[in-house]
Amino acid sequence: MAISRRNMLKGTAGVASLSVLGSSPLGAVGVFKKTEMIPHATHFGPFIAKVEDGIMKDVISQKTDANPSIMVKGMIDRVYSDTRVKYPCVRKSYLEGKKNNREKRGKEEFVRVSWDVALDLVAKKLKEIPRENIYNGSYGGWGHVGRLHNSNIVAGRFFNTTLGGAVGTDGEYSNGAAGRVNPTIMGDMEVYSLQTSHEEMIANCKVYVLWGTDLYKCNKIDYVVPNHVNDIYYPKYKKAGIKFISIDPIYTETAQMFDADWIKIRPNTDVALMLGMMYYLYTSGKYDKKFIEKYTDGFDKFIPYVLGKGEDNIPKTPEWAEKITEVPANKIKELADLFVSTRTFLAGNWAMQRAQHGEQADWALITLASMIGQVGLPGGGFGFSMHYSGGGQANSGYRTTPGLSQGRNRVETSIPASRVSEAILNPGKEINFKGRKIKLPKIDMVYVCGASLLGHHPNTNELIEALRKVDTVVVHEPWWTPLAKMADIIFPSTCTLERDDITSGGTYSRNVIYAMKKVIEPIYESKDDFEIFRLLANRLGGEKVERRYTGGKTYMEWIKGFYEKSDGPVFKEFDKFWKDGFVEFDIPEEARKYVRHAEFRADPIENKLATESGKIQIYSEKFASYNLPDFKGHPTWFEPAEWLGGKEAKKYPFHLVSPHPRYRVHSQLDNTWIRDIYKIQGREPVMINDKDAQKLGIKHGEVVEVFNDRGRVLVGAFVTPNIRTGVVAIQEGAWYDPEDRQAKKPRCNAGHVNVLTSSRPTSEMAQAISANTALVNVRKLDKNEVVTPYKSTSVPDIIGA
Ligand SMILES: Nc1nc2c(c(=O)[nH]1)N[C@H]1C(S)=C(S)[C@@H](COP(=O)(O)OP(=O)(O)OC[C@H]3O[C@@H](n4cnc5c(=O)[nH]c(N)nc54)[C@H](O)[C@@H]3O)O[C@H]1N2
Ligand SMILES: Nc1nc2c(c(=O)[nH]1)N[C@H]1C(S)=C(S)[C@@H](COP(=O)(O)OP(=O)(O)OC[C@H]3O[C@@H](n4cnc5c(=O)[nH]c(N)nc54)[C@H](O)[C@@H]3O)O[C@H]1N2
Ligand SMILES: [Mo]
Repeated sequence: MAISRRNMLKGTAGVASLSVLGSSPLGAVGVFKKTEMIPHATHFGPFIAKVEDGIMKDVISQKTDANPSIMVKGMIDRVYSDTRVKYPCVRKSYLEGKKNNREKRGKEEFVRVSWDVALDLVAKKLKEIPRENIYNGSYGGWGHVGRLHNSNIVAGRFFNTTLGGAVGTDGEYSNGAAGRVNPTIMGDMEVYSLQTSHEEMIANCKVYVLWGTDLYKCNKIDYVVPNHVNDIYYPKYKKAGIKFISIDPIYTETAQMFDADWIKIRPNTDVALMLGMMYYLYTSGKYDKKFIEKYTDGFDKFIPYVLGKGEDNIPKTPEWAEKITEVPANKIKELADLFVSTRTFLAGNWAMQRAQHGEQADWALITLASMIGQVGLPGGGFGFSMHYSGGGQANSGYRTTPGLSQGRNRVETSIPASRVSEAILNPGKEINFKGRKIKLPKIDMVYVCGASLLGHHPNTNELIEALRKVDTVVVHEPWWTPLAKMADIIFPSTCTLERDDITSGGTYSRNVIYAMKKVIEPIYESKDDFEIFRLLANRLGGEKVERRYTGGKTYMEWIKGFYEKSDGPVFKEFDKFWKDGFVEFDIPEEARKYVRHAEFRADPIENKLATESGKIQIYSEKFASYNLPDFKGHPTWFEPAEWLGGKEAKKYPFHLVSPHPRYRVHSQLDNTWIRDIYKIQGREPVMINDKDAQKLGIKHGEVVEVFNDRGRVLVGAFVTPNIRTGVVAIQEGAWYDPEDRQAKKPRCNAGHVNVLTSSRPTSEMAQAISANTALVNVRKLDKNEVVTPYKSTSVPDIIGA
């Protein structure tokens, strides 16, 4: 399946860039290679692509990247991967039309078709199926960093400008619980807000609590383009003598880097730990009474619960917390004492709210930080974004690259993130959501552009069952991802390297604008998502509708427009910027003094929070009025449905967590050689404690099965003392690959973690995903057991290829 050189060379003329004519070894006899150095940027970093005779040969990092990630080196393998979707394809039975044979999705061959055939089929369905029954699953924004070709935005714009919209996702996979709670408690989501600057942290912080926060790993990528500047600051934190404490079932790379004290908490029990600390701080009188009085509301309605007076009559003592968390009561008191007596920063992660009752984790952490009383002080208080997209970096203050707008979605129904499979399986079901009742819509068509629904959604087998029920599944993808294989119609998209775009650098620093120049011509028959939607728009409503979608502008007009709406032109004319590949802004010294919540602390009347009382809402009347069994008016400990302290742990003795991957963005790069850095026998590793492994007779590097009632996966054992006993970890994002496609609930040979996770919602309030709440067992394979060898992900059979 070698790539055809002819296809790749097709139309290389016209790539405008710094062009160098380099001589080949045959130069002496007059054969020249055309070498070009073309700037581009991705979620993995900014780079200059070295292109010889139209073929990308190397990736050299740009100077705006302080510590380039090896991931950018995967770009070449990725663009020329055997897993590229080369031409439009339609599932065989679907194309034959008579009987759709929905249950054959993911099981049968595809047929290669022309663009016209594929586009006509999709346009016909879009005309037939009402927009209220189309699920636009183009969630997230992780496909592409460009402001013009962002796959999800382009999809949204298409639906909104042609059909008036489609059913979307309500709430996030990242912060589904926090996003519903924090705005009411703090008047802000907190998870995407500017953090106290590294400078202020290093100068003032004495105790830095990594509350499940993996700074080093999670900052390897950025929602826009990373600069990896955090990696320059970390040694300075260390030099400043700041004490790090890591509360995490895993002793992460970050914790190792800072020689952190490791609190080996049981997963999903953080709220109990926080309550134990709060009980101790209250009863010992050591908490900051002045702060509580001046800056918070509802403490008096919360404390009876902590003391066990009313409601459940259980005092939340450190001893009570010890039983739940397995953190010794003395340690709980010691930590609480340390936190109130020293300048302490609580860095909250997002994984603990991606668990059942995840709403409580953020709420309890904010309440604990309030009792400690350092919110708004430099180096103290709390932050929920130090691990994200360069959190802690100062902001340039400049406006950078707005993007394509989506327009208005007139379809009012949307599906809460955790309920996608259920909506398809139980249309019309009534559920509670954000204090209201909603009805789940009936979905006949699933349409995904630039997201990996089969990768990101919990409980893969349930989702596959659901996907085999709908009338039509359409996917835009550059690669044969697991979801692409489940489609009826697959459009081959170009990837980032095959089109011009523009974006900014540093989600928080916002100090660079990047030209994302086309590096190579589109390979095979791929087309830009923007163009695919243009062709569909035309089929749906002729030139008028097409124009509404395109805005009547060319790509370069859009790109130039985004540039000129930013502060960029102050520094460089567009043509110069496009030639140079980037423009960088200084970060004002003043910005490096930023302290989160300092204004509120300085004057809580003038700078009141956008909450019920203008203060931190420890108790919320609004929330209490929802009257839900699993979400109250104040932070509450709820026992998860699956956890190490519950009955189910007898059958499934390991708690499974699914951290974000070190060497990928979710599923992206799983089809490149980068996988060789960490895969075990071609599969995703499972981290397992050495003592647990010993008990099971499992050796490092062997293939094992991890399973529960929801499914089974094969993974490679990574035996280590750096995970607590009773917990196993499989990174999210491996490409689902069933051993036997025809089987019901087949075993996944690649180790895709969502085969094991549950789609249970966090609560009836947020209805967010709870991927980190799952119990499993681990099985050593029998000596004679046959497993299908596994190297890497495959492409389906295609008739007419
Ligand atoms: N178990 C578990 N599950 C999780 C999580 C977890 O912690 N545990 N985390 C959740 C979170 S926080 C998130 S954000 C989600 C992430 O879920 P997704 O955002 O869906 O994950 P990605 O794998 O990044 O998906 C991006 C897709 O876009 C495709 N793509 C790239 N470029 C282009 C393009 O130009 N055009 C088109 N059409 N496609 C393109 C890629 O091939 C890839 O399939 O996962 C969630 N799922
Ligand atoms: N390299 C890389 N970085 C990324 C991403 C990526 O795909 N790759 N994705 C980005 C995205 S979209 C997101 S949403 C963020 C995710 O940010 P997070 O959700 O914060 O990151 P995770 O890696 O899921 O989890 C971080 C840590 O939480 C721990 N943890 C799990 N459950 C619990 C618990 O119950 N209690 C405690 N105390 N700790 C727990 C895990 O062991 C892990 O070490 O990361 C972003 N950064
Ligand atoms: Mo995310």
